[in-house]
Amino acid sequence: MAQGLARAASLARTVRTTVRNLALGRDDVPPQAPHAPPAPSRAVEADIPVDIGCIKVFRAESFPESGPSPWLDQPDALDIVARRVARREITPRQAEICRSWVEHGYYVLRGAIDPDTIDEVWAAYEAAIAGGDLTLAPEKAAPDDPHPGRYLNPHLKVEAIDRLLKHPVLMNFSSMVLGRPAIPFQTIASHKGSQQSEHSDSIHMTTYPLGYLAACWVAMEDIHADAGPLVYYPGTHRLPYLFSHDVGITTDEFRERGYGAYSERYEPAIKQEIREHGATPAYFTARKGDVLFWHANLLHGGSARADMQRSRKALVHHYFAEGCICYHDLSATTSAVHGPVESLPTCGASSPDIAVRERISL
Ligand SMILES: O=C(O)CCC(=O)C(=O)O
Ligand SMILES: [Fe+2]
Repeated sequence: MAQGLARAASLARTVRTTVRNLALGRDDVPPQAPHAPPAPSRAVEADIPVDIGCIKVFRAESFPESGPSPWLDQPDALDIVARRVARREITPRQAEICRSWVEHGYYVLRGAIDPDTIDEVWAAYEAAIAGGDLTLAPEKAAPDDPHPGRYLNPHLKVEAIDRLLKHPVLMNFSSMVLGRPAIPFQTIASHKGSQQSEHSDSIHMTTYPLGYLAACWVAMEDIHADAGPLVYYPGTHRLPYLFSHDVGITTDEFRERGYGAYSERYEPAIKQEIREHGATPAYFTARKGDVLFWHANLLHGGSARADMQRSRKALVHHYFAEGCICYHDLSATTSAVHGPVESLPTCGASSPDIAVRERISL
């Protein structure tokens, strides 16, 4: 009994500290003590703790609506920014970036990565392709398209790309806007414009609680307006999140039809949202080394390539925040950040302090 109370008091302290640190957006939260619960019970930081081992179907509708939201998504975010700058916890420049993030859901950091680093990373990528370590599909967008297709997660094969993914400027920026340490997760390399339809990354990389994903797009060369630059819609991060369930894509349908169902129902729904809200597109016509960061729910895609001959070399990086449950809503699978499925705790085993809510076990 006494032990139970002590454990409850200790949990309450942890939750209070975590919530305070989250609200402050601190990135100097001390690492977990060795006797802390194992990694799988990470969602203990959510306002409504969820036992990861009890979730049967990793889809947005399986989770309760719960905060805390990332600090810059909170209703009083601008006040928090003002307080933090007054206390000198963030610089006036960081405060300006944060205010812009609150309002627009993106930020362009010009010249974030020096051109020599960019050239070195791209050369390493090309060398890996030439050496046969990576094979790119042609993915021709037209008969006269000379450029190869995209490559998912090249950082797993090319060390220089892995170093760029972990570049302090990118990691610190992402940690600052997320309000907790960023965990590098996914990379995509491209020689050309993707012409990918508009979407929110949150359907591809979802977190519980919501919003703990940040992405950045690194221009690996100067990007011309005719090359099909990244298109994004400032302010759309504040629209409601849209998941598979909301557009009627069941797990079974995704298993059977894959992205066919996604293009038939999710993509038109996003286009309609953009129209209905009169969202205005912006295009990332960048200089080599410029970086565009965006919010978990900012709508974006690849614009049309006016000139097929023009390349559009880029590396896109996605970061999750530490302490969240991360999953792929379309296929209802946990993210690789949690390790293999077999390593997830069984229901009730991840932490005896976490109540299992009826409505989350489908
Ligand atoms: O590079 C593009 O055109 C789109 C990339 C994208 O949407 C992403 O990586 O999240
Ligand atoms: Fe995306």
